[in-house]
Amino acid sequence: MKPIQQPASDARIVILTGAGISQESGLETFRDPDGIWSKVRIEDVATPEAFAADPDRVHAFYNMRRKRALTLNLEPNAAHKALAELEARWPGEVLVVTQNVDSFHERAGTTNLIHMHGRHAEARCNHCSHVVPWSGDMSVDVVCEGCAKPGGIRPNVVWFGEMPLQMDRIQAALFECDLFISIGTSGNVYPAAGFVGLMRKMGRGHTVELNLEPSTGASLFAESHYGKATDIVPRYVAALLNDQT
Ligand code: BJW
Repeated sequence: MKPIQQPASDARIVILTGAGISQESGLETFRDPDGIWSKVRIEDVATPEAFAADPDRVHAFYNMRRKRALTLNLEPNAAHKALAELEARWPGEVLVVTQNVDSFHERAGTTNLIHMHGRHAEARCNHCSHVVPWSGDMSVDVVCEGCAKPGGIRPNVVWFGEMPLQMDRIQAALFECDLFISIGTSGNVYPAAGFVGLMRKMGRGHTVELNLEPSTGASLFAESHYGKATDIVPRYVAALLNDQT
């Protein structure tokens, strides 16, 4: 790995993660050649309109992915664990903002975490917004325990055209952060894809991309390291932490 630019020891760090960080744990990414969007159309499964038109189809897609994520004994990898170690040992605040709906970050030990695109392991009611943990299949027959109405239960994930979660908290953290690190995301989906541009516009804070290959917004980052997440993330974190000890 090239030398890294060392931030101040009390730097506030925001880390954005995407599907690439979970790829080596056994989950597909979205836009790689064999990714999820090469097999199904976004308009058929990942918009509120798709759910309104054909909820059974959308439920089948998410039931299949939830089952895969929750039952195949998939484990957090060295990159997830390195970020948890960074949070535990870094003197300043570390916030992980993940676009991923899997649970690898929390299972690896990260606690200061925002799931901006929701979580596979939760259901939400379209009628009353009640959110509950969910591990099995969902269907249109499920009755919401919050409002007692059927037909509204859906995966608690953010589809295209919907507002990502906790945006106020994310923006506040970006405004104050000294180091922004983007890991395993192609930079195609907004608002996450715009975070690095926001950092640049504010003219403060160092920006780093850690990815398999240059993302769509690669030229906006001040520093970049390319390779597999399980290789470059632990090495980058070790470089950050070694100067602390
Ligand atoms: C590795 C690796 C390894 C591989 N190691 N690396 C026109 C212009 C601008 C915006 C819009 C527009 N038209 C519409 C919009 C808005 C729209 C949008 O961005 N569309 C674009 C496609 C243009 N966005 C929205 O609708 C969002 N909402 C919104 O904008 O609300 C309004 C708003 C306004 C103002 C402020 C705030 C909000 C909602 C987006 C919802 C996205 N939902 C999904 C599905 C979630 C549920 C599910 O899982 O099914 O989220 S789509 C999918 O993409 C998923 C991901 O989180 C997201 C990002 O994908 P990600 O993580 O980047 O994965 P990939 O596959 O793209 O990339 C993987 C990367 O890893 C690659 O670079 C690989 O090289 C790398 N990699 N293996 C390291 N081993």
